[in-house]
Amino acid sequence: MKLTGIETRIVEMPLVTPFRTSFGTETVRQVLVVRAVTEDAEGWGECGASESPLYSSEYTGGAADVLEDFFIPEIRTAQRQLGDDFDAHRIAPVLAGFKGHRLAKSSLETAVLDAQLRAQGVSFAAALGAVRDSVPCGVSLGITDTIDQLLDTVAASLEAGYLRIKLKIEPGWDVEPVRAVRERFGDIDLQVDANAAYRRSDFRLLARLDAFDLTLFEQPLPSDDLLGHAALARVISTPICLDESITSSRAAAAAIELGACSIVNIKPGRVGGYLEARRIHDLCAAHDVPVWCGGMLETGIGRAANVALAALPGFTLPGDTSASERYFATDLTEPFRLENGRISVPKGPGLGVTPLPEVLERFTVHREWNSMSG
Ligand code: OSB
Ligand code: MG
Repeated sequence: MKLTGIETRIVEMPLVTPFRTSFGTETVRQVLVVRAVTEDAEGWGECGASESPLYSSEYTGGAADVLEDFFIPEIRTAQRQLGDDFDAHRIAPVLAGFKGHRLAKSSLETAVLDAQLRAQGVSFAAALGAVRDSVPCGVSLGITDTIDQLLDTVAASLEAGYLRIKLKIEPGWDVEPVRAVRERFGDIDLQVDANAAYRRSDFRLLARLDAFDLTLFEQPLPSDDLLGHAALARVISTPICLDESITSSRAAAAAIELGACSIVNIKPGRVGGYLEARRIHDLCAAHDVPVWCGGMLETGIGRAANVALAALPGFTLPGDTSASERYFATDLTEPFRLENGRISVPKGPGLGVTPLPEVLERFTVHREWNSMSG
């Protein structure tokens, strides 16, 4: 393929409700959107980073800088050297020398892969190996000021049809909200996510969550403490699922071998893209480790690709693939809707959805065009 240029833009989308986690509160989703233009098609990618480096070390402004200053120039050189042999599979190897910045790398690879697949007339789902036409959906609920507010939010989510509820927890907001939700709603599919807010000294407290029959406990400890997670897994009965710790297929292999988790949250951005995400899916399937698709409050661009990934056979648990209206009053694409707790996998070429030009313009605060011949 022949890339002719890459556009990066920063878009600011107000969230319908502030999203509070152990690491902070997000009210506006500041998102880097990448557009890859080729001779035959154009493709889109979205960066999972937020305005501040609180979930991971990446943040939107930094992702824009590393793309403009390092990744796009490197891609320009690779495109020149490879000519027609250049394609999306070349991007990760070409950028491998640059450490980290996986969310940024993923946005670039996704945009080029989308352009390539659109030109070929192949959907993301077909290219990745999807086996389902729709995927079961869960919802991730932020920390609220009171337990009553949380119960109202859970009630509304169940009413909307979500098949699984995930509660964000942190020290001081754990056993009591979980107990209240379990008592009020009975036998629902319920799980928690601490975003690394606990320490090894909290093991006895965390063991109290075993009483509530949770589907999983996501990322209790810091991302670099695989041994701590393995130790925790030996003293609690709730299955441990890792999010932040799983930065690559190599990290996933280590976590599984150490017994640090029995379930994996796959976020394509966090691991550098959909191609690496598929390798983690395959690795986990070989170990009988269930996986599910995480989320980063994506717009319709990232959501389309996540829903395609979540349709692979190893994704046996509902994902954080919620409907557009759970995040945005107006999404960048046609909205994704929940039907009987499921979202349909787009069938069209590439992502199968495209940003609506006037909506994209309305929310764009900055843009840069990088010609591949310049
Ligand atoms: O830890 O899974 C997380 C959102 C932003 C950053 C980290 C996380 C999340 C979520 C929301 O839990 C998932 C979603 O609905 O997109
Ligand atoms: Mg998480």
